[in-house]
Amino acid sequence: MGEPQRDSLKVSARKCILVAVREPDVAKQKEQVFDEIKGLVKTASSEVVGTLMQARDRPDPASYLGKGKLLELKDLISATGADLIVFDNHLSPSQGKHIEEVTKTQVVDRSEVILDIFATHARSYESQLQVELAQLLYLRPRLTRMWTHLERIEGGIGSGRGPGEKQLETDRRLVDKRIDELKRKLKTVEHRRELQVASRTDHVSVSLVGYTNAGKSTLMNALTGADIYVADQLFATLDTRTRKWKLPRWGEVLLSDTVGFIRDLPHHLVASFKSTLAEARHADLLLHVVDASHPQAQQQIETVNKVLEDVGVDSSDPILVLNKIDAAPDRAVIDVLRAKYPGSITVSAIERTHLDQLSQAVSERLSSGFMELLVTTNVADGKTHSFLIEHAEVVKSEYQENQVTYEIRIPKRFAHQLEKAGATLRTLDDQPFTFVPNDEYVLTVPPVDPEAN
Ligand SMILES: Nc1nc2c(ncn2[C@@H]2O[C@H](COP(=O)(O)OP(=O)(O)OP(=O)(O)O)[C@@H](O)[C@H]2O)c(=O)[nH]1
Ligand SMILES: [Mg+2]
Repeated sequence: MGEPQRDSLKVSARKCILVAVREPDVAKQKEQVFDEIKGLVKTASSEVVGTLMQARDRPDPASYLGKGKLLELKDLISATGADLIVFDNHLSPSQGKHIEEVTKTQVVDRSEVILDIFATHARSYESQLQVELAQLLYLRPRLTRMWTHLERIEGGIGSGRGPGEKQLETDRRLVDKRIDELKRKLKTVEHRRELQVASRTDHVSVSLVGYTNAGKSTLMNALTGADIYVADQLFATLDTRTRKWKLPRWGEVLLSDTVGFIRDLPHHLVASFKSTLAEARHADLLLHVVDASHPQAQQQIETVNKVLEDVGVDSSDPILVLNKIDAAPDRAVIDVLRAKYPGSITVSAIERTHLDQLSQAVSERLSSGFMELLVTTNVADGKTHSFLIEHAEVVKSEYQENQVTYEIRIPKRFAHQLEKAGATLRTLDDQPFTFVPNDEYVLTVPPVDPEAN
């Protein structure tokens, strides 16, 4: 697959009217309501020529907007010369069709704008497959009104060839066939990737996650000297990048930059990006990067936690990184966030301030996840030996007759499994070691020697 073609996208070089329906109390902050969708439209290289908001508890089932508002929208289109209506809501296929008929203007909703941006930014084979699949799943129930897409499907996606088959049944068959094919290809790629990520047990791994535009890639560049694309646009990064990060007084860890999240991410996309988040799923520690200067920082934190949960990433204990403190309107904003999220670290990735504190916090957290033990087992106990090779760092080994004693450093979560497998565990000062039933450890973990690495 080549580069997705811009002219095959809907939201590019268009004059847009933004429409949002909000519950009455939210609708009061009119300017803020449109901020994010404006950012999306701008990222998609289109222009905003007008906005229209309706305060309603519930959208109209047939036309989404009320009748009066729909006519107002029509007038606004003639007054501004707009050629695209962008809804910052999710429209059903029939609602979209109805609004197009009344206004004689093309309509897209929030999901479609996001899908369009993803299609333009997808670089790797994997993310291109994922985006195309998400687009087709979105398109399928809307086939009757999206004739423009059909040419792409018949001639091969993105090729722009072919006259376009206009019979709905044939269209559906073509789409279904392509969907099956994409799913098959993705399965292979994803399987390979999961294996690859899961096999990286020789390194401790840390993943950057967070809302789109929070500064994840900037932070990654600042910490590792990488040269990842950074831009004041949404979804600049779609592909996970992994680099070595030399943590002072700890050693090397693998740091991964991941795709950013957004409120109301189209659910097809959430599903297809599961594998892109394989790094985050297998990470020993997550750094949740937040744009602390953003007025909606708290909602963004909640959105990110929700998406992480949806894609099966354990987000119970990340380090929260409050970024862009240089851009915060005043210190009080940061203080409020710090009080709300104790243990968070404030930084400016762009000015590279407080990165030491961040490294320190990461080192401490990673150390507390490890323990040092003496493990004694039979030399013939192949199971324990291979488990140790895979999951622990063996510092020393001593043989006595048919017994071997290893001094190891191992993540706590694996230590428990060793005991279950029947090996004898002792502390470094040779005291018996057992886990208490509720998984708390009987002994406090000795501090890790910072020079050990
Ligand atoms: N003022 C300020 N701007 C920052 C800081 N960190 C990043 N930015 C800016 O924020 C914008 C987004 O930065 P990125 O690093 O691309 O953000 P991201 O989280 O990787 O975004 P996506 O890949 O789109 O999800 C860019 O314009 C950066 O220059 C910071 O500490 N202070
Ligand atoms: Mg990025």
